[in-house]
Amino acid sequence: MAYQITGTPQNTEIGVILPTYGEAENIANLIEDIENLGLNTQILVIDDSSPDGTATVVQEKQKKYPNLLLYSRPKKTGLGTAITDGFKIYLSAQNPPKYVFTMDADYSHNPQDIPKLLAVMHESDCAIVIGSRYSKGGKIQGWPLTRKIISKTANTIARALLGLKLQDCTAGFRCYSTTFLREAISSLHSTTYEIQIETVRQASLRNFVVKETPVLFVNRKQGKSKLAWGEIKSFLTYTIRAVWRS
Ligand SMILES: Nc1nc2c(ncn2[C@@H]2O[C@H](COP(=O)(O)OP(=O)(O)O)[C@@H](O)[C@H]2O)c(=O)[nH]1
Ligand SMILES: [Mg+2]
Repeated sequence: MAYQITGTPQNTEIGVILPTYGEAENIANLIEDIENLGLNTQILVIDDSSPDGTATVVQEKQKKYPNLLLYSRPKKTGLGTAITDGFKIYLSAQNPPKYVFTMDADYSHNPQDIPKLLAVMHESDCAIVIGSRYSKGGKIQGWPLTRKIISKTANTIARALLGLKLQDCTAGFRCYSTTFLREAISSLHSTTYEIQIETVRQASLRNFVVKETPVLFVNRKQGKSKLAWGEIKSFLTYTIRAVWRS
């Protein structure tokens, strides 16, 4: 992968990956909110040439935050590859961050919860901390019933078939330790949403600890969900193949 990244890399404790496809209405405020947390962070937006001009909004923000990184890919290539490209970019940095966050760029994941996930990571030094919608105290707000059923079913299938002892193994709000990512990166091949279970499965196969902390997930108010039949098919194919191989 030849990275075409703009922005000035900086030595920070935390990297935040924001995958975007059609998030022009959300991304500017989200960048501001993360910057205003006052943590030692560097944001990396992975945009797939969003037709709504998300990248242009990010470029505008780069004038204010020169260490804001933007990786522009030529076309929509999937959430899974966006996240793994983000991991690879941070891992290949001269001074990689100690922790890498992933979160949706649509405000479903509240940036104010970043310190909460980080506190669990600092306390337990594990591989992944998941912002969990299904742990006690966690909640989903604003999803229609069909979407709730899809999510619960996917989570139940993944937990049962892959033997994952987590309440929420499909959530995308996470804090990863770079130590784990370095070990697992060559085993991550997901193209879409199955990246969430591939990462926890790789942690579990390597006997890394994964923790959860409850969060409130709020359905997006701006833009549209990119979850489509293709993403569901990739998720099911990954799960069945993983069971078959084990
Ligand atoms: N770069 C990139 N980002 C994506 C792609 N698909 C989804 N995303 C982003 O991934 C995040 C989650 O997607 P979203 O549509 O909110 O999924 P949902 O929350 O499951 O309905 C959002 O920030 C999207 O913009 C993709 O193919 N490429
Ligand atoms: Mg979303």
